[in-house]
Amino acid sequence: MARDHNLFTILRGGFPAELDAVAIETAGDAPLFYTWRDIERATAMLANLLDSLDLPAGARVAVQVDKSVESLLFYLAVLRAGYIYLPLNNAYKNDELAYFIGNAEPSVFVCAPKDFASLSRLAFAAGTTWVFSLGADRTGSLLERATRFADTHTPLRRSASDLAAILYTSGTTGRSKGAMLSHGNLVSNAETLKAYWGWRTPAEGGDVLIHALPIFHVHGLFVASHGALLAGAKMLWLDRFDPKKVIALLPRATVFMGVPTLYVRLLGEPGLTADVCRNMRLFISGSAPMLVETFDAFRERTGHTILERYGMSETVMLSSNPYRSEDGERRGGTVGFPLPGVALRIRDEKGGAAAPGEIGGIEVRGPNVFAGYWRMPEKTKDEFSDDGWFRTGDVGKVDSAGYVTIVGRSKDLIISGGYNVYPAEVEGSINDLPGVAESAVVGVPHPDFGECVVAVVVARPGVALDGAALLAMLKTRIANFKLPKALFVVPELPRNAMGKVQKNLLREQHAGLF
Ligand code: MCA
Ligand code: AMP
Repeated sequence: MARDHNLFTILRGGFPAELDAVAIETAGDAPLFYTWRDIERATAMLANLLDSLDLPAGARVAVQVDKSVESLLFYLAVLRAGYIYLPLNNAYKNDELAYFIGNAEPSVFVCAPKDFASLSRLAFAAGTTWVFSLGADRTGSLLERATRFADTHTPLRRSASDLAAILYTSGTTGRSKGAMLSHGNLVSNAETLKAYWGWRTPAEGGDVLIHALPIFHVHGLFVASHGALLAGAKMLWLDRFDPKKVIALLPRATVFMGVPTLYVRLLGEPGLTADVCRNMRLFISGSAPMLVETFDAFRERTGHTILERYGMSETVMLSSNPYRSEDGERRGGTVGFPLPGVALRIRDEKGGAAAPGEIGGIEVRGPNVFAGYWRMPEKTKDEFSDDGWFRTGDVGKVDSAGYVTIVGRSKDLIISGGYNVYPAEVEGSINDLPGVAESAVVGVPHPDFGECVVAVVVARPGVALDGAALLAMLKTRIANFKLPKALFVVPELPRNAMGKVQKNLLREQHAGLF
């Protein structure tokens, strides 16, 4: 019989034989302990609840809740029952959510108890049939309902091409696109990373992961959680990143994953020393470029060389610096080698093969590459070359030793603290504000967030705009990480002879702001 590709079933295959061992321990003064058996039983109850709802095959289950172990269990339950998981950043405001829900048409929506009144109305209006609530403190209707169901459940068989998740990723033009990831995409990446990063099962000494990232994007939800679950490794769980709490946990841990901002904040703590890292095996960074300065400072302080890797919502992980020294050194400023099974090529502006070391567009192919954008066949087609390679929108080069370096992006994208912000989307929101004629949004260097958002706005004739008032209005409409950290009202935008806004000039002008 063909392999069952249900990601849940495959992750469960990595659970240790000792099901009463602790799988997840929450950080804090009153830690909670979840055993592997708890994961098995709780996901069964939640999957039975989903099964009782008579959802159509391929139903989407959208979730916008605060991070909690239960929200991870619910993700696993959605996989187990064979539905499609759609995680939403909890910073998104109602206007943003209305778009995602209208576009994905989820059958089930789970939100925080405090948002139930407004978001259930929004979801029901979009045709969602079931709305549940889930609080970070385990309150809400989801768990209450699930307790009525049996704690055994047979996972639905899935083929490699069946969808497991849809992740919305913004577009350079127009609205966000839902990247459709299959069970096969996620299984192949999890298995590749397990081997490449040398995850240790309990029988091999047992890894312990500090999980401090949000679980509505690839990094925290897939790379970190899948890695630990597939290896049967314990997780020390933080509902939000706190550098002091991470440092307190480091002596008990072996693996940590973060975006560069997390490393910058850890380095800001005198408590980060080589001694607290004495049991650590691996520090991994990704989602945004890490400054060589941070890479060097971390090595000097802790004796550990951060392993930087590169990925996307559409492809999960693409490349990684080597884990084993016999495969090469970890080079700061590079994202390492294409992962086993992933093919990566650099194309010049005309679409031809770039010479070794030459800079061009990064294109990729492999079992990890997504199935396309949800209900956007034309956009999907645009992002693939005629011979089937996915165009990442990142610009880079491969050196003679095979290391990939990302030197920029052909897509107009700002990465702030590991979150992606598309200038076109923020400009659209600013242009909708009363009295605004036009705007330009750029990313400028920021010591904590790496890059941050800055807006330059032009008023309609005869209108006197107040920058602070504009920001206050914007704050109610867009997620806070997209909110400009500075906004300037100017008489006009700099344009070139073709009439195109010269964003490079704006970037230069504001480069020293922070
Ligand atoms: C919070 N703020 C931000 C950000 N986060 N502003 C810009 N960029 C951000 N990323 C705002 C807050 O709303 C607040 O504004 C002010 O900054 C200070 O908040 P603070 O308490 O410092 O924020 P925090 O709660 O500590 O969050 C910072 C953070 C967080 C921990 C760095 O942004 C984070 O968890 N980032 C990780 C994102 C991530 O997981 N990315 C992976 C994507 P105010 O004071 O006005 O309220 S997956 C991916 O990219 C690919 C596939 C890959 O390769 O992994
Ligand atoms: P997302 O849309 O959240 O999936 O973000 C994917 C983008 O993050 C990639 O296309 C890259 O531009 C960027 N990215 C991820 N990892 C790295 C890294 N290690 N260095 C530089 N950029 C990265």
